[in-house]
Amino acid sequence: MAYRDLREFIARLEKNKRLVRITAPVSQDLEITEIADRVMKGTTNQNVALLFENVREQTLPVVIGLFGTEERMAWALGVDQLDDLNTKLSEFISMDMPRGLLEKAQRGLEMLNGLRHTEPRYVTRGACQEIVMDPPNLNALPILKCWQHDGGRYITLPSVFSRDPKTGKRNVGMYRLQVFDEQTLGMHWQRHKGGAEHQRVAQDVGAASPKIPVAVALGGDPAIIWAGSAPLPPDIDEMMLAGWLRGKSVDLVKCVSQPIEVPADAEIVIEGYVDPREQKLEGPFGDHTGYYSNADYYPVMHVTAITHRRDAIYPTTIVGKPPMEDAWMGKATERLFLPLIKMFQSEVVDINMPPEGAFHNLVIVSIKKRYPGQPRKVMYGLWGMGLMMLTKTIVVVDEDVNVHNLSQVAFEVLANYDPLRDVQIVSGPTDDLDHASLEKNFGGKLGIDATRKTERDPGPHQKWPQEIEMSSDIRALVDSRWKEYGLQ
Ligand SMILES: Cc1cc2nc3c(=O)[nH]c(=O)nc-3n(C[C@H](O)[C@H](O)[C@H](O)COP(=O)(O)O)c2cc1C
Ligand SMILES: [Mn+2]
Repeated sequence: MAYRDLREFIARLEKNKRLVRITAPVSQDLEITEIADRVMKGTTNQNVALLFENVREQTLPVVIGLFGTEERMAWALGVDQLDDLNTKLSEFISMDMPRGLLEKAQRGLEMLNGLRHTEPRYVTRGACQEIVMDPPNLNALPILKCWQHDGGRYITLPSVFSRDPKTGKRNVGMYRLQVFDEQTLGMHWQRHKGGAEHQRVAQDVGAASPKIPVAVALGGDPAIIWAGSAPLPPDIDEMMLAGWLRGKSVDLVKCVSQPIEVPADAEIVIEGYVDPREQKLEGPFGDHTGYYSNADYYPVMHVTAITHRRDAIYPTTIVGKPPMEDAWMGKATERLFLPLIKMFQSEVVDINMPPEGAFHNLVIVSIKKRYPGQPRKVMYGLWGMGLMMLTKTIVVVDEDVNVHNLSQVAFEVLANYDPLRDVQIVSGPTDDLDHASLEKNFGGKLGIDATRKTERDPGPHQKWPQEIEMSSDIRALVDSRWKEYGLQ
């Protein structure tokens, strides 16, 4: 399902009572954070998206919490529940090929149909350019100051568009931007990310001016917004993913001041360039780790134009101590990418990256164990897959363990592991935001093999006992007699 733009999604949320309009005047500095945080943490009766219509000293309204529940995240990507993404992608890559010829032909047609829509379509006019702000002024946007010790105001839900200076391939990433002044932003693309790679290429090419054009789109079909957060392999266009998810090409329009394209139906577009030779202290920022990320040097984006719709809505989010709405954005990624992980690690049954682990701190994976050393093989495999390289802890459990049930996982791990035999400590790249790692971007990683040990497992272990389980005939008997016992 394709939403034409953000407001079509907002209308759906509102119609289904998943969005509340707030007319009371509020401040963009901290007040919206406190309201949204309470709603996202579930401490209020309603977990809904919030549309603040009256932001003090601002003209544009603010929407927050678009992806704040599993349901809203699923609706945003055109499915009813996030697990449908898993099914959708496995069907698409046809891991279980159909048997019959007719079935195959039909699948082939469906796939082609699905692919046809993935290429973006270039259009000449876009609603996002109805107004060209003159002169461009970031302070005219209701950008939030999220937490009190933040270094400033931050754009938190952007789609940052850039192109590889050598190949011209597009990348879209969700990277926060700090407002330095009316026309400059801090560009927080971390070193492992697509935008940072474009910057490095620009420096390597050695052109007289290595500046790279960048555009920041805010809004558009929520599938477009989310796609920027998806950890796609380099050189795979996030706009293709968005097109595939929505079953319709993304319309892109040329920027007014930079040679780069943006979603035509976005709400707001900030155009500019990054000069790879320039860096500025960015941060601190109350981050999704639950801590302030330390101030550090990041590139600077110089704004050359701001365009927007006549009645633009400014979309944003807050991150902080989990759970926040980005937990659901991460869940969508986890569900969608599971079939890809399974393609390369066929023993993988399921994966959970719980919000408590802030994406990269904990991955729980269940596997079908068939040979000695397989849990270790899965750990190394995951540590070698794209951004999974940043994972600090990997816990491997048997196929029948429900990885989404943290209580069951804790039980299995604690019951089944011996620290001398089952713990693997390695080192490798760590997330920019990992304040605990030995040094920035490098540190230790822990793998725990919590599978039950059989005679095929290497290393010493005792005779593995049976887990307690009642026989099915007695369970059925008690089920059928339950009412007789007089228990609820
Ligand atoms: C709300 C939110 C904020 C994010 N902020 C940043 C950020 O400031 N810097 C960054 O490098 N990644 C950030 N990420 C993660 C990236 O969007 C993610 O790693 C994505 O895969 C990057 O795209 P790329 O692989 O094309 O570089 C954020 C994700 C979310 C959901
Ligand atoms: Mn990318």
